[in-house]
Amino acid sequence: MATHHLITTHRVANSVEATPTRTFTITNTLKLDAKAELDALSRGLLAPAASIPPKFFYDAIGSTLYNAIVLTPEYYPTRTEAAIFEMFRAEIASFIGTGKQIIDLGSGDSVKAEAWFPTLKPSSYAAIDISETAVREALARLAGNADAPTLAGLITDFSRVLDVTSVMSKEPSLFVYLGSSIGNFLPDEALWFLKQVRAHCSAEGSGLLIGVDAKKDAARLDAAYDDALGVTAAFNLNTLRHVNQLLGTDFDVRGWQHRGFYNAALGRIEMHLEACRDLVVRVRGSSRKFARGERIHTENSYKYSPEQFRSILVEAGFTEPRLWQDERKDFNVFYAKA
Ligand code: AVJ
Repeated sequence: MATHHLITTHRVANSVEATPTRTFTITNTLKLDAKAELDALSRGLLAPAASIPPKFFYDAIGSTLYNAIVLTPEYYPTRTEAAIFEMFRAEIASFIGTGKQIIDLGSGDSVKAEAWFPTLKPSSYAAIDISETAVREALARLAGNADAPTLAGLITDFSRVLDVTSVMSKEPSLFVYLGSSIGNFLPDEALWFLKQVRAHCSAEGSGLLIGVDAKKDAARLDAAYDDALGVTAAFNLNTLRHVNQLLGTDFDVRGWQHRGFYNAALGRIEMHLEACRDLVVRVRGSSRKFARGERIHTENSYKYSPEQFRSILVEAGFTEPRLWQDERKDFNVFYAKA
């Protein structure tokens, strides 16, 4: 069982006596194994249309598999976003300004945010993610750099309520939400989430830098979420292992297969786990039958046109949204002022 409300301070040993010691604190308020979370998870599994929320992808194996997904040739979003940043970094930075606190929502390995440090010269950096191992490793790496900003970590689930005030200072904030993670929300939820981000922007000069995947032809989207190596399949199937661990279910991972495809009518990727044969799974006291071909919905990943997303930003209370895209217009990067 995980330890909750755990606050740990790490002191990274000095290799050279003259180097200042970088310390950081990681606060963990994640309660994925709390009663309410497990109740919701089992209700999702027992529902006629079964589902598991995407946050259950990200245990230690899942976060590592996600880092492998972004290396596959088919999965274009991460490298396209990085290319947009490389191409327009100075121009984007001129709209953001220097010396802000960076609040990195879904920070993962923090590699994307770190690339901004030399240009934006943040006063502090807060890594916020559901995966404690990811944040621990990321901050340990960043702490090795003597020029690193003040560092903090927060392990939390912001999929329903965003509260990151505990890692914020009074400085103007740059919220970053990269890699099109916003796509996991339904459009209405995305609007609500962005309103919550906006409400956190109390200091004058705050803003949001966000990466949003664009609509494009179905074949490329299908391939990006069903890669030839099967990394995305492993990432999706790993959820069953993770749920077995959390809930004590007895999913046989070999009885399931990955489905990932673009639903053009809804403008979203859907990921599902599909039963390879008739199956029975023990879910706490009850048993849940799955007929061959029946699916568990594990993820939506919405794709937005620039116009669609611009109006969501404005409706959430942000102003002057600026857009940058790659040449093929595969991916959108917005900066908007609070
Ligand atoms: C982390 C939500 C941005 O939706 O593209 C990657 C997750 N799922 N491959 C995405 C994911 C399958 C990813 N996000």
